[in-house]
Amino acid sequence: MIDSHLLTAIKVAMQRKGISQRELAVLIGKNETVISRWFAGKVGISSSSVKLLEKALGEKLAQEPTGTKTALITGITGQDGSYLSEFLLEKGYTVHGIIRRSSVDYRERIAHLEGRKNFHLHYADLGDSMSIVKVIAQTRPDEIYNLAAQSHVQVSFDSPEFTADIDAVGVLRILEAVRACGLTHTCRIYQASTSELYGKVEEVPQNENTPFHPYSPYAVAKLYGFWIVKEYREAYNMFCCSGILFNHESERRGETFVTRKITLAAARIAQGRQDKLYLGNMSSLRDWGYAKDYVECMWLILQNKKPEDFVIATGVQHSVREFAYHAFKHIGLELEFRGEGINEEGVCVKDTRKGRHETSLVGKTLIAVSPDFYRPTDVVNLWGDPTKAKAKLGWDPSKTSFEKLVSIMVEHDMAKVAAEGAAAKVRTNLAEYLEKGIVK
Ligand code: F7E
Repeated sequence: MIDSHLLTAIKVAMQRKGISQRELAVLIGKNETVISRWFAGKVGISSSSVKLLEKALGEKLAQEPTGTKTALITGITGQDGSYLSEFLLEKGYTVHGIIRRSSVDYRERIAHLEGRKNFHLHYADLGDSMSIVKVIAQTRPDEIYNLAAQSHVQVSFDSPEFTADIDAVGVLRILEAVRACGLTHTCRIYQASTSELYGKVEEVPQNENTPFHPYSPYAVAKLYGFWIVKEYREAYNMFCCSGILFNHESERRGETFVTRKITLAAARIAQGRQDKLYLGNMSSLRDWGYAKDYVECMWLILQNKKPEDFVIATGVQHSVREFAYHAFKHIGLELEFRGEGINEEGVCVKDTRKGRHETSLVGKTLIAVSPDFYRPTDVVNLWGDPTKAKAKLGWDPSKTSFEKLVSIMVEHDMAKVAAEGAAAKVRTNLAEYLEKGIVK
């Protein structure tokens, strides 16, 4: 079996040393095609080759024995928390997660992990210092991933104080709790920072040296988080760093973020369950990546020799309009955008949906603009430059293309809507049978 962790370790070491595949082949006395076949996952790497590689690269590549590291994840029930948990469990970590007490179930994304030997959940809240201190004292983590946040930019205009408490002061509470528990020099901390820091952008594309200009209560709170992490790194020599992540999406994305709102609506419209999708600013530009790829980078940031901040992005930019176009196209509904601003519409010009459909949607307006989804100040030009992460962490930003990301999300939502439709039908039939006394 090919060991993907070993391959990652080799790639990281090669990047650090600036060694190409060809040079590595010479160094270990093998043909370059052998190395290409390793990297393509076609053949395994023998232990004798691992030894040769370790000698040539000057560092230990073998995996740590399983179960030696403990991670604590805040925001474990979210999109990123769930993917990161899977990633770390696969690496042999013991994973602890912080969840908030609630009478409604919001653990859908991690339900499949509950009950696993090395997976543990604790009640705590970023707004409650004592609860954080208790969990950190109890779990004594080697790594903390602070992913918890009020993460919706538009919501931050309605709840600015709550956003500041969790997204700004919450970060401080974690840092102080680590110090209070005597883990200042042993616990590494990853802070989920954001491209929203660039806000009203002063440079395109944005890298680690681009000036910040936060443009929402969310971004201002996150800016505090970024700076307090840097401050504790410098003041107390802590290994704490920020990943400045650009938008990252997936089939697990919350349904009010624009990408998921679009893929779900496209699926519902295609299956006759919704007439129209209302959006805000369709000209807004984003650098969208796949969340599953981005959690690997969070981990790589904490495995780096030095604590440093990194931009994580794909380096490719698209508009909201383009995302919608591709999502609908994937289902067989081709859109043409007509009009401008608040009067813009996405009209169906071709309907090649597979399966039986009563009426064609050609000529119908499937997307319209609503002022409800405009923000008091909107960030409209995000485009990340992942050069540093590529060079220093050996991270590959092009693993999942934009088109692939759209297709993963749309296909997931087509299946979800179809399943919901089937369940609704069963329920409807059951109600009818009960009414008619067919089932008792
Ligand atoms: O908006 C525009 C909207 O809400 C993207 C969070 O994870 O990424 C996310 O923040 C763009 C904006 O994400 C609608 O005005 C148009 O320009 O999907 P979004 P976001 O605000 O970029 C960053 C990196 C984070 O850190 C955040 O936590 O799309 N847009 N029409 C719309 N947005 C929404 N939500 N809904 C619309 O109908």
